Amino acid sequence: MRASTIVFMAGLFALAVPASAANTKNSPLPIVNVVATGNQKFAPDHIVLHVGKRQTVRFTSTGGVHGVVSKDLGIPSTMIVPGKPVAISITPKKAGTYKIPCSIVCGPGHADMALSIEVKP
Ligand SMILES: [Cu+2]
Repeated sequence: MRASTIVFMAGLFALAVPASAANTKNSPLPIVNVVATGNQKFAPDHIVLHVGKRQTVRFTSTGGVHGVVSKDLGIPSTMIVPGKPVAISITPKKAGTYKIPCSIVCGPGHADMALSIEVKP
């Protein structure tokens, strides 16, 4: 393998696991990616987690500033800003479906912008 290939691959790895995701090192589960879009949607708008399993969810904005917060799921108040992906570690305690509305007024579709997190037993 050429050195340039190795450097390229290291670059890809750095993109996939940003320094801000320092607390994801021991997570056995693959990172779940959620994109907050410029037209006020989360994509996907529904994700599935499991009780007692630590999961890293990585939020990226492709337009506008958005936010998430959930006391029930232990998600701290978090801003989602273009160019600054943010990784949040979540260990759900209770099964159920949690609706996480966008916490920052972001545009005409803000009131309907929500991420549904389904926690399975
Ligand atoms: Cu919003």
